[in-house]
This record gives sequence, structure tokens and C-alpha cells, in this order.
Amino acid sequence: MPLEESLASKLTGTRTTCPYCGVGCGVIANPSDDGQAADIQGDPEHPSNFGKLCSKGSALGETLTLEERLLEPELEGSKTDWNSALDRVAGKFLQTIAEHGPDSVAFYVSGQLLTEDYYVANKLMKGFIGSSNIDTNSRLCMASSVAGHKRAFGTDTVPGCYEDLELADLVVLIGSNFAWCHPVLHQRLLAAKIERGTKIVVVDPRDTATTDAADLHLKIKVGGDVALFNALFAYLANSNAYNDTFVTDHTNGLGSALEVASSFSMDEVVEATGLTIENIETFFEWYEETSRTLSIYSQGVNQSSSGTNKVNAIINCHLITGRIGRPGMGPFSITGQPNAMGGREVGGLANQLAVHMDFEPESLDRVKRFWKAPNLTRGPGLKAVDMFDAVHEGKIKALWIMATNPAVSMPNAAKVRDAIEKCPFVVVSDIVENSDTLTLADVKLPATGWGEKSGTVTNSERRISRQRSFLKPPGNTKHDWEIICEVAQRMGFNGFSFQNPSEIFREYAQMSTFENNQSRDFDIGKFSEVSSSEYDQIKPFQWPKTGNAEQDTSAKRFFANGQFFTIDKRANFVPTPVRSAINLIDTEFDLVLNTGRIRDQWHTMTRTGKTQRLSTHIGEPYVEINPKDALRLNLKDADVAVVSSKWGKAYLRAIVTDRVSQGNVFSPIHWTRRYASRACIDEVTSPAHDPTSGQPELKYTPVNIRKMELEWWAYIGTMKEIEPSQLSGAVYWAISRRGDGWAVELAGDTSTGDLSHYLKSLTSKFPDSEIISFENSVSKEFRYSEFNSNQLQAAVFASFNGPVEADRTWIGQNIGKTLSQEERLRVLAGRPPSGQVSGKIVCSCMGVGSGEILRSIQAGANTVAKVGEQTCAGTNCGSCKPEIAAMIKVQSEVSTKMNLEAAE
Ligand SMILES: Nc1nc2c(c(=O)[nH]1)N[C@H]1C(S)=C(S)[C@@H](COP(=O)(O)OP(=O)(O)OC[C@H]3O[C@@H](n4cnc5c(=O)[nH]c(N)nc54)[C@H](O)[C@@H]3O)O[C@H]1N2
Ligand SMILES: Nc1nc2c(c(=O)[nH]1)N[C@H]1C(S)=C(S)[C@@H](COP(=O)(O)OP(=O)(O)OC[C@H]3O[C@@H](n4cnc5c(=O)[nH]c(N)nc54)[C@H](O)[C@@H]3O)O[C@H]1N2
Ligand code: SF4
Ligand SMILES: [Mo]
Repeated sequence: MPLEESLASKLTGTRTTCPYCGVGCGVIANPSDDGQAADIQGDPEHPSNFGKLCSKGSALGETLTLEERLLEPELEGSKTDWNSALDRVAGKFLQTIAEHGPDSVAFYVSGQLLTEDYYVANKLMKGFIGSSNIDTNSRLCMASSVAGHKRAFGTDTVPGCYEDLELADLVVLIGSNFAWCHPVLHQRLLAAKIERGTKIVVVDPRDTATTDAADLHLKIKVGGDVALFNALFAYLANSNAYNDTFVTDHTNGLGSALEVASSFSMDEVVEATGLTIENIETFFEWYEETSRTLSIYSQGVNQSSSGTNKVNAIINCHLITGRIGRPGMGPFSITGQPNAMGGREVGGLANQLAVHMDFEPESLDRVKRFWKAPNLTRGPGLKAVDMFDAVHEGKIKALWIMATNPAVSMPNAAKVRDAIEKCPFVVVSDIVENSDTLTLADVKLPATGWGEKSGTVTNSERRISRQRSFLKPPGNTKHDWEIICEVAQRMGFNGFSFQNPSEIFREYAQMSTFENNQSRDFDIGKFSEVSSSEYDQIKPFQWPKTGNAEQDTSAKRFFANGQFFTIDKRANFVPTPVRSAINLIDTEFDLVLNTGRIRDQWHTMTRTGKTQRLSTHIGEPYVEINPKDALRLNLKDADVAVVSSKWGKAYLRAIVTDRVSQGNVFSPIHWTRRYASRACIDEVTSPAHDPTSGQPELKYTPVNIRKMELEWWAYIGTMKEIEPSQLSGAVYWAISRRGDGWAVELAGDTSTGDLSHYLKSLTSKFPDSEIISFENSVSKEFRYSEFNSNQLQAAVFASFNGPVEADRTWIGQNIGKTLSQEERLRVLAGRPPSGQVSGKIVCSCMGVGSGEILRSIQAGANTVAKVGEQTCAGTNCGSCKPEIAAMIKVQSEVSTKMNLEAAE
């Protein structure tokens, strides 16, 4: 297609925003005729992504099928109509409040709601029910950043913008796996690095795709950040970077903060961080000499019992150098969810009141008048961990969960499940029919999902973008805001008769500017009178947008003028004492469990788990463990490991690798009971949390690990749909979509009985399918393949002697294919012809495995671009480029070593 034509075709369709991460990429969607798929392109005009998308964004079209969708309301397990469901919810909430008071009910909501949904939920709970028991999964995500911002700036303000990535000379990524979690921004950073030579420092306890691209990787001990940044702060105080004018004119509290920060000797810093003196010095020197320094941070900072102190320790370094609010510099908290920022703006956390106002008497008075609230709450409510504890203790008796899956994502998840199960009345609004949380609900409410709903979201740089619908609501689904408003009206409250999201947004904008007069940072008064059609046309914009051009000159960045939102307009240095994790390792639980994300899955996999494209990169839950620890524990690569803590356990595939340090293990967060036998890592994690922000310590849980003793191991590729309940014959299993069917890893003990019989019960779809098989009594293995008219139905590999070996990627690609006699035998052998080994999928967009990439590197492709030319890997979204680059690096190190050895 000629360039102009292809650009033009990209520009037609519905302009909307990606529903996954906080980058907030613009998307152009064109639905298929049946409305169960869509063509998805990056929006070239959206200022967050300029047309780029990552692997998850690119695969959005494949997540729109109605498979596994919740399409009808359900009451106590039976389908019902909306009237009955909504009456029951309103009635039960009213009854509970009448009998036990407003604090006996709670909402647990989500950074994946739209701003309009969030606004009405918050208004209902705080203004009309009269409690502040509304908290959100953003507590697990952004609470420490919010608290840190408020302590330093007086408000929850993100000072910078994405353009700073292109304008910085030094980017420090702290506790952020940018390459996998914010891939489009990472691509922007790497492009800038090529353009202007930006230096990248990554502070992370493990090797990641992000550290692979760093000039300096500070492989810090989990929790060592406060010690590191305190030392940097003290160093800067005596350096050329000290900005006396800024400190004198615009800040308070340097002395006491510096005193605390200086309390550690360099030896103590080395001990607390596990870093070398040389690396620490290099970092400090780079920081000192680079005025355009940007500090990007995420969950390695926030999810800690010292999370708020970590945030302030980082901000202190920017305040002492005056590096804030100007191009290419500043502290930059990168948000996780698509609308975690919107939720913070609305005030949907239990310790906020509404729209950047808290519980001071004047705010309470103002909000009461604005909402005409009959029963305004008076003070903060329960934060997530405390809220579920209160549910467990029976203090909260009616709970409404929206757009989040706490039975999987809350720490100490088994207790959370127990609490939800015990709670007398639980309502869950979701888009899928069966999440681990939904199975515990009394009332299930079917919400519209991405593509069907309409509203606004705010990304990490304070940019508000429209999510627009391009599909009809399927079945009997309703929009979240509609459901909330209908319940509010049935409870007898005025103020919820909105007809569409634009009316909610208008009220929200009015509230943001109500008696504001520049006293609050969040002001979008320009939209106070926005009409429905103008709302539909809103282009992505950054707040503030007061309607007064002069006031909005700071829209891109805050604080360049040194005016903060504290009483005397000065920023605060905050003393940040070093504290250890709350639950420390001991002789029984001697390893530190760190948790996080993988590139192609989103949280609890309710959407990304539906696409085979996103399930091929990593299809099984795992735990990474250092070779020295593995040796001590007699654990080998590919063994099944039992990871246990005081709170619970998980069964995970062991990956033995020095990408994690000795004493540390890492596991991803995504697997649920839908996709694995027992891999929910939050059944293991500790509920300890930061005393200021309430954010749980999800990156540090003391655990121990042992090898699971097993009798048999198997791998199945099959076209037949397999239900989790059928897999109870295995002690360990993990299932993922592959090709036209499913891939299942299993392992078990003697309780399974006849293994061959059991496996056939899982795979055999057609009674007369043709089976070819192979058995080796010496190696104690057997395999069989099933065909229906030469179409491969299932390929099964089993062993009584350890994990099975088979090229899983290649087998997955053959499931459902019609095969020749020779190919049939190769499938039975589990291997492609030599020289064609697929290896693990690296590029999920183009389906390219590590085998093919390695062969092209070995044949001379020495850049990511050349590998792309030869294999197509990395040529679509580019999310896999860091992994290809890492493979090139390893291969070049290998050949240098071989050359040296040959020369000797
Ligand atoms: N692919 C994908 N992308 C996502 C998501 C997803 O589910 N999948 N979720 C989105 C959401 S909601 C969020 S919140 C973001 C999260 O984005 P990130 O915060 O980048 O992701 P995580 O993997 O949780 O953790 C980041 C890193 O912190 C490191 N870390 C652990 N402990 C410490 C420590 O004590 N100090 C330091 N310096 N580092 C530490 C971990 O090793 C890990 O590499 O991702 C968003 N993007
Ligand atoms: N150990 C550990 N645990 C963690 C983390 C970690 O790093 N380590 N990270 C934490 C963080 S940062 C986060 S953000 C959380 C995320 O954890 P969750 O929020 O629990 O995870 P999701 O899978 O995103 O849940 C979203 C739910 O909303 C549903 N949904 C999707 N769209 C809609 C909609 O439009 N309306 C409604 N009503 N429902 C919808 C989905 O089907 C899904 O069930 O996990 C936290 N838990
Ligand atoms: S980086 Fe990926 S997941 Fe995040 S908003 Fe953009 S396309 Fe969506
Ligand atoms: Mo998050």
C-alpha cells in the first residue's frame, strides 16, 4: 500500500485509548462485522504513542470475543433480570446501613474504571451513604506515590510529562521494568538514547529486559532504595549540584531531612544496598553532573513498607538540586493502570474526599454544598488491607467489588477469599463470567467492557483521553456508571439522574473548579459547560485546563515557578529514615520473594489470557531462583517448586538463573485458578504495608522453597477444550491457549492411577481418531499423537522420569494442522527437522521463536534491525526488541570468548 494510502486508512475508525497500562496509548479501532474482533492500529496523532502500540495493545482485537463473557445479571447463582438484581443490591445495602450504620458497607473499586464510573461511585459512598469505605486496587499500586507527593508538594501532582524522556540526559529507572510494563515509553526512551546519547541507570534487584538496555545496573537489595537515595541526597548537599537559590526560596525542612539522610556511613550504605562502592560513586557522579536528570519510578518503589519514604527520598534529591518542573528533569511516578490517575483525581481512595480535596473542614463544607450531600462522610475510611480485614471480622457486612479481582491480587489472598466468602452480601461487577472473585459473589453484575463503554481516562502524564465505544453492549450488559446510578436512585438518592457520561464529566469539571481560585492543582473548569457533542470531540489534553489560558501555561509541567500547594507555597524536604521490611527472612523462611509482571499478560489474565498470541511468550507460572540456592535445595531447572510462606503456598515451575541474586526469588503475579493448579502468588505474599500509605509490601515476602516430589510429568497440545476441573488428576498443572487449541503442562503422583488412561480422557475428542504412539520402557516415557483425517488433534508426551522434553512452540504451531506422514512422525518425536528448532516465542506479534532468531544472529545479523529483516521478529510492535538485543549481546560475548580461546 502506498504510504499516503496506508496513513489515510489508519486515520479512519474510532479513536479511543488502550485499556491496559498507564502509558495511555491512542488506538484507532475498526470492528469486524460480527463485533467480536477489531482491527487495531496505534493512533499516529495521539501524543502518548504517536502511532506505536505494544504487544498487548496490538492484540486488543483478539480479546473482544464473547467467549467467557458475563452477559446476564445473576442472583445466588441463577440468571435474573436487571430489576431484580438492582433491587436486591439497593435493598441489601439500605438494610445493612439501617441496621449497622454506614461504615458496615464498602466498595472496592479499580483503576480500570473510567473517570465517570469512579466519580459516581465516590459520590454515592462519600456524599450519600455517608462513609469513606471506598478504596481501590490503586492502593496496591500508587498509594505510596500519592502519599509521597502530598508530603512534598502539598498535592498529588505528577510534575513532568513524557516529552521529558526525550529531553533528559540521564534517566534513572527505579523499581521499574519499563521495557515490559510501559513498553511504548521504553521505546521512546531508547529512541532518545540513540538520538542524544541519554544515559540510563536502572535500580532493580534483578536482571530484566530493562536492565539489559542500561548503562549502569544497580542490582540493589530489595528495599535498599532509601539508603541509596539518602546517601545521594547527602552527597548532593556538598556538591556542585546543590541549588542554593531554589532551596532557600522554595523549600522547607532541609536541615532535618539531611540530618536523617546523613546518619549512615558509606559502609552502612554498601551493606544496606548490596552495591559496590564503585557503582554507587559512578551513579552519584553522573547524577551530580547531569542537570537534566529524570527519575522514573514504579512498583519497586511503591510496593514496600517504606514506599512513601522511598518516594520522598527520591524527591528530596530533585528538590535539593532544583531539578523539577523544567524540561527533561524531575521525579516521575509512572502509573500502572489505564485510569489509576483518574481515580486519584476523582478522590476514589479511602483517605481522600473528592476531586483533590481531603477532610479539612472547608473542603467538607464545600463538597457538601456542591453535591447537596445529605449525609457527607466526615473522615477517612478503611484502606484495602484493613477493609478486607474488617470484612473478615464481620464489621463490613455488604461489599461491592467493581473491575478488580482481589481474590487473586490482594496480598494474603487466601484470607481475602475467606473474607469475601464469609461476608453476608457480596456484589461483583465484572465483564467475565468466572473470575476467582466472581465465584464468591451473591450478585454478579455484567458490565460493558473496553470497546463497548465510553468515558475518559488519565494517563501517567496527567493527560485525559477519551475511551470511545465502537461496539454495541452485548447481551444484557450495562455500563458501570449506569449500574451505580441506578442503585443510588433505588436507594432513594437524588443527584444520580445522569443520562450519559458527558453529563457526569460536566459535573466533575464543575466540581474541580468550584471555589478553586488556583488553590487546588486539579482544575478542568474549561469543560464545565461541555455539551454532549463537544465531549465526544475532546482531544487528549493535559490538566490543568482552567479555561484561563494564562493559568494553563504550566499545563505541561508543574512547579517550574517554585509554587507548590502547601500553605506557604514551599515544597517540603521529608526526613526518610531507613527501615527494614516488616516481616524479615529467618531460618525457616530464608528467601526473599519479589513479584511482578511479564511482558504479554495483564494482571489476572481475564482478557490477555484469551489470546493465543499473548500466551505463547510465557505460558506457565514460574519462580526464578539463583543457581547457588537451587543447588543447596537440590532444585533443578524445570522442577516444580513449592514456594511457601507463613501465609500460604504456590506451585511453580523453577527457572534456575543468575538473573536473580542469591537469597532472592522472583515470581510473576498473573496466574489464577482458571489457568493453573495453585499458582496465585498472592496466596503467598505478606499483608504487611506502609504505615503512611497503606500500600502492601508486595516485593518482599520471606519464603522457603522445596522441590515437589512427583511420579510423572506430561505435556499436552490439544484442540479439545479442557476445563480446570478435569485436571484434578494432576497435582500440578498450567494451561494456556496455543494455536487452535490448548497447551497443558501437568505433573502428578501415584494417586492419578493409570496415566495413559487419564491423559486420553483429556485429549480424545473423536471416538475413531487415529492414534500413533511410542513407548520407551528404559527411559520410562510414552508419547502419542491423535489425528482426525490427518489433522493433528492432540500431541501428548509423558514421562515417569522427570520433566518431558519437546519443542512446545513448534508443537503448538502444528496443532490443528493437516500433516504429512513424515511430519506426523516428527510430532511424535516432539522435534522439528534439525536446524528448525523454534525455542521459546520471543516475538509474539509475528510468532518468531528464539531458535529462528539465534540462527539469524549466528548467520551474521548483528543488529535488531537486521534480525527483523531476516525473521520479521520485532517488526510490528517492537516490545520484544530488548530481548532480541540481549540475545545479540550474549551471542557476541560467546563468539568473543570462543575467538579468545581459539587464539590461546
Ligand atoms: N505487561 C504488563 N504491563 C503492565 C501491567 C501488567 O500486568 N502487564 N500492569 C500495569 C500496572 S497496574 C502496573 S502497577 C505497572 C507496574 O510496572 P513496574 O513497576 O515496572 O512492574 P513490576 O514488575 O511490578 O515491578 C518493577 C520492578 O521492581 C523491582 N523491584 C522489586 N523490589 C525492588 C526494590 O526494593 N527496589 C527496587 N529499586 N526495585 C525493586 C522488580 O524486580 C521489578 O523488576 O505495570 C503496568 N504495565
Ligand atoms: N504480589 C503482587 N500482587 C499484586 C501486584 C504485584 O506487583 N505483586 N500488583 C498490584 C497492582 S499494582 C495492581 S494494579 C493489581 C491488579 O489486580 P486486579 O485489579 O485485581 O487485576 P485485573 O485482572 O486487572 O482485574 C480487573 C478485573 O476487572 C474486570 N474488568 C475489565 N474491564 C472491566 C470493566 O470495564 N468493568 C468492570 N466492572 N470490570 C472490568 C476484569 O475482567 C478483571 O476481573 O494487582 C496488585 N497485586
Ligand atoms: S504501552 Fe501497550 S499496554 Fe500500555 S497503553 Fe500502550 S499499547 Fe496499551
Ligand atoms: Mo498497578
